[in-house]
Amino acid sequence: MEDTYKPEALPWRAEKILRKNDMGGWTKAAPNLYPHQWSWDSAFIALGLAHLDTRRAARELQTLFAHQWKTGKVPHIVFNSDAPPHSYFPGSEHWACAAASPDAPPAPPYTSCLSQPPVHAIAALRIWEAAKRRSEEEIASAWAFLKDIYPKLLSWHRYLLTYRDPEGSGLVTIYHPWGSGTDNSPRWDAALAAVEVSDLPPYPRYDLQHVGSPSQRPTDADYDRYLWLVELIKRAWCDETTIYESHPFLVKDVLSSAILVAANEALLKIAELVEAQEEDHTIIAAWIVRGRRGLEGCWEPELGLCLDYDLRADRPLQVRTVAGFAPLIAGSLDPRQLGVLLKTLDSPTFLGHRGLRWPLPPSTSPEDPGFNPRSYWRGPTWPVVNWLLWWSLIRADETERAERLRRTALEQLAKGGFGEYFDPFTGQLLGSADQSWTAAVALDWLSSESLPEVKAAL
Ligand code: 9WN
Repeated sequence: MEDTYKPEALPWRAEKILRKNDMGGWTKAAPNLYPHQWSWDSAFIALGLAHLDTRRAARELQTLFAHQWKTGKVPHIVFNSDAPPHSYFPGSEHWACAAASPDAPPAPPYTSCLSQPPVHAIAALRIWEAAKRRSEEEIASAWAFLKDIYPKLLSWHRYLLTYRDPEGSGLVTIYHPWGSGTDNSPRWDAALAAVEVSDLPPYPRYDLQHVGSPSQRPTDADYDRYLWLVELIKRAWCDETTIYESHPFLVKDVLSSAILVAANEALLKIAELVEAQEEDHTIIAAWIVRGRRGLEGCWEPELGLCLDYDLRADRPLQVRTVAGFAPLIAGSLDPRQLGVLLKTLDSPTFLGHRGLRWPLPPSTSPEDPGFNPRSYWRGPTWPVVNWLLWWSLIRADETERAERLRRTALEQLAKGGFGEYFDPFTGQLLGSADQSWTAAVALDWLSSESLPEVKAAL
């Protein structure tokens, strides 16, 4: 019976996972593989928690933002000082030197000095919307939360549009694949190939003990480059300007950039709710325009997708991945470009591929040379990505498609479990089981049974 679609069991199972991974004021990304607080995981977790307890959801984000850097950066990991030894590498010891940066927050707990895609303002607004469907008390406390988090979100977005975009392009630069959240995606292969690794001390691969097969995780060659880039960032004392000048991996990431546009739209709504000064509205509105313009420049008409840009090699990165749907996520597309993107989505390059177990978008197109159905971001489907596309389709008024995607995504979870990612051909759960953000997006989907309500909440 385990193989039967039992939607009625999903809310209970999802809630159980979030409770199990709950560490008090924050949530482990996964029970064993990820024993710390991750930045964009926390945002997705918060929007799922909002359906259980809006105050706890708000606290998830507040705990994360308590470790914001002076530059406005929200660190990609806040390390759990009580994580079991030998559970995650690189852990707090490896990043401890980041705390010596004059911009770092007080430590412990230690943080990494990378960042991840800025989903947080979107989550904050959804907490507010969930509170509005509850009691006067929850509304009052959600409003106080918005008031508290608003300047922190503003400073986070400002960091991304200054330190990470000195060119004023509207596009976010990453200096490590971990900063994209889509770590070993073939999006980064060409840029990583140019990174020469030298004198790297031996290091452990604790991650491999938590997954069914090493083939589900990045290779040792990938890890050598990841750790070498961390080493160079540490040698630069996490100083953004120095990194920008000398780092061998510097890429404009279209997915992060699109999420930032959507997050700025959420921030603009929050600015109205908390009655922020008029100047803020003008600044945020200009960021939105700048972001959309930047993405327009990355459009590749022949592929019907958007492409990342390698700043060091000065060329676009020609890979077909879900990140290519960035303009859909950024929103407000003209009907012609929307039509092209939907055509790409439906084509054999993505949902129309005949081998798929479910019509859900593989992280990398099966037609791309970098595709691998079982390796992490090189092909598997990721529930959080499904959520981003679903949410974007609703914003684009593509409600029927959105509803199809939502139902299929839930069916995948009902049959496959709350996995980190799934083999797109067999539907097998890969990576970690009981992944927190998967449970969270499921709760959000489940509470969205009626689309008009979802639309009203956007
Ligand atoms: C490195 C926690 C994180 C996600 C990322 C995902 C993976 C870490 C890792 O897990 O990255 O940050 O060790 O592989 O790629 O998106 O935030 O779930």
